[in-house]
Amino acid sequence: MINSKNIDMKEDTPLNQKSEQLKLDTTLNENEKLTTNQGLKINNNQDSLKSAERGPTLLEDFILREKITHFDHERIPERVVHARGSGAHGVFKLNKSLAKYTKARFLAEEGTETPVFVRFSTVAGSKGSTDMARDVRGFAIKFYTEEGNYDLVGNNMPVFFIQDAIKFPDLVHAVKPEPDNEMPQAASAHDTFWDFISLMPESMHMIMWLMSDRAIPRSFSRMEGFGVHSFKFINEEGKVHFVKFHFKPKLGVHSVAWDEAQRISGVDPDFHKRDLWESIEKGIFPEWDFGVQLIPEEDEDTFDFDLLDPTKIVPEELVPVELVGTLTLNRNPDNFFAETEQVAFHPGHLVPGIDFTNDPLLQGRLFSYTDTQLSRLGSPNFHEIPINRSINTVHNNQRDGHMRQQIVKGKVSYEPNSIGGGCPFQAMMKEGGFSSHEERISGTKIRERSKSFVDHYSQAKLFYNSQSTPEKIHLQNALIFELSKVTIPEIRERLVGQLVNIDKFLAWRVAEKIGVEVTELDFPNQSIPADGNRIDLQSEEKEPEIKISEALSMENTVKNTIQGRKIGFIIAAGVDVGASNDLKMKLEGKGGTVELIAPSLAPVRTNDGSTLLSKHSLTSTASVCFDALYIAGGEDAVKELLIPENRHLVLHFINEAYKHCKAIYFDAGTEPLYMNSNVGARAHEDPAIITGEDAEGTDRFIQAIANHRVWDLELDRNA
Ligand code: HDE
Repeated sequence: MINSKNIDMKEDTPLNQKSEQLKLDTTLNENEKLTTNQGLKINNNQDSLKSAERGPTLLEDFILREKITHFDHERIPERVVHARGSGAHGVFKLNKSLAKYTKARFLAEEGTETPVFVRFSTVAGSKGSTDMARDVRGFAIKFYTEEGNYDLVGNNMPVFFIQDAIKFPDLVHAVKPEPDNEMPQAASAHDTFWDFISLMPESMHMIMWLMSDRAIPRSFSRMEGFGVHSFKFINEEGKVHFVKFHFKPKLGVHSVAWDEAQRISGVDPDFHKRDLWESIEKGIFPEWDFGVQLIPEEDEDTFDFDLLDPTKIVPEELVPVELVGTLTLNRNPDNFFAETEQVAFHPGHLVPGIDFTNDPLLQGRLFSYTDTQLSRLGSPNFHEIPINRSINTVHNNQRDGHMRQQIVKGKVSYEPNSIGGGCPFQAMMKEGGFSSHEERISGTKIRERSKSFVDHYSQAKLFYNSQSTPEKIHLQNALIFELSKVTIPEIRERLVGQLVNIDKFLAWRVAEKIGVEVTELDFPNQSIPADGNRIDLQSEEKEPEIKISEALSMENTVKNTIQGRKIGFIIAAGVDVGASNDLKMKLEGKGGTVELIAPSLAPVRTNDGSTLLSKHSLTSTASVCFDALYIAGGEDAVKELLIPENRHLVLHFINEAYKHCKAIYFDAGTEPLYMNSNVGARAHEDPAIITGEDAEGTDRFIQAIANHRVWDLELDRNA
């Protein structure tokens, strides 16, 4: 507990053991006097101590020195990957016992609630980069269980680029800004990344995910989470199951368009952070179903792929995902640095009943995460930072180190000891003592890739073939965008050579746009240099075990809710306030958020003489910040929107939303607006365009927003 006024956190904070613990370290400066870090009250915070009114500052000014010294050291190194992140507190509730499979106590009893802290992140960009980069998203969860912290440090994609940890620094060096000129920021569209990828066939499955719209999510609350590796569950009897972890968003899996993502990066680089923050503040708590795929140990070898290979999924058609819990995020952090920045995850933070597998990527991670905290947080005592503390107390003989907080009484810091009565004691397994799962290992020490890992394209094919037509087009266009930025023709050629092994049409379509000769496409595996050292990376020709997996397409996702959707209402003087209020109430009643956009921020006079205050002006925001638009009616309002000063702005708003396949509702009397926009006469053929004449307008609008986008009409809308 630090020496300042401790407070209750936000009044509506759901209390749990972790938030109670954090409360002890949380302060509020309200009605307090300013002090130094030593608690001395400060009388003048405006002037430094000088030798005369116009004289030099005195070294003895300890108040100035303390303030500036602290400021000088306010920054810590950002995470070497996943630097940009957003966090939230929440709760994990178990709905169905997993006691049959694991002895982990937080997974045993139905109804058990475990406090969590979750951090989402992009991977490549710096801390100050944009949320909307084309990138993998980190999905890291710290479960504060009664048996200690359990960290599930996953991503929003279920596979990874590489099979072995030894390639991770290469991958990250390739994707990060190039070392000579530190460009580009938060982007993979550049030579070094694609050079590396073109030489790494094992990456191709992940590349399919990265080039899909999964890499540009609409929000954190609308993306899946995956543990990626296979882990092990061990039950009381010692029986083992392999387990894959899944988080499925209640709001469905939805993404934005690439053109939109690029615009958002300029208009609101904090788009995802803001969405998460605002949703929680409004009480629209992001939620996921937690699911597991369970595979008995004895079935390990029944698949066409290796369960230890992190470039493979276990298709849900082969092993269904059993939904057993709910993850809910319900409280924003009080302080970004103290919580979101200082939280330290580690896949090696385990509880009894969960263990690792020999996945060679996971094995390397087990070293990396503690190691990195030492340079990032500066001390092996990072576990004492409030956000990292377990809710059960820590007792061991570890001592000292930078910034040590715990004051351990007594003489003894070794074991065995008699002076301390032998304490702290080892815990027996039945008392909750962790014991690594016993596994028989015998073999030859070897620096090689397992032959069972040598299939790099079959699941890339499965992913690509499972996409809907619009998703396939987006994926093709993403590859064209990315590879068009590659300046070295040989890299583009090699990459096209990789794509041939996934889908010839995809390869052809990309090749055609990036200046690669199409005739070369008939040579599968041509991209592997004839270099003996790399022969082990050559892929086998293999067809996927199943041809299509519905779970891989976002087309089949949840489309029944407008919870957390943001709808922009374009209004102007003379607006028909009755109709617009009516719609607003209905949308908000379903969990949507309505924000008013007017030609300026001046109060808007309505048709009944009242006034409305808009949150945005036509120039201060953009259609890309909204899921849908409503163009409010009112004869004078329409006239006002069509005066030269406003006309191009409002038409741009409409055209852009239309281009990005969003729902647009044109109220009665707004025909001149849609007829002058790209919507035009097609308004009446498009299911996501609603006009005032439509009797079922509101219901159709709500359904169109819930459907997210009419991607199928993208070509028509952009014609
Ligand atoms: Fe990480 N990763 N990683 N990673 N990772 C880090 O740890 C690393 C990998 C993931 O919000 C670092 O504390 C290695 C896979 C997330 O704080 C670092 C390898 C997956 C986060 C590190 C991997 C992840 C990290 C940087 C290959 C998905 C952000 C800062 C062997 C299953 C956690 C830090 C947060 C962060 C190393 C591969 C997910 C350097 C060596 C696979 C979500 O330790």
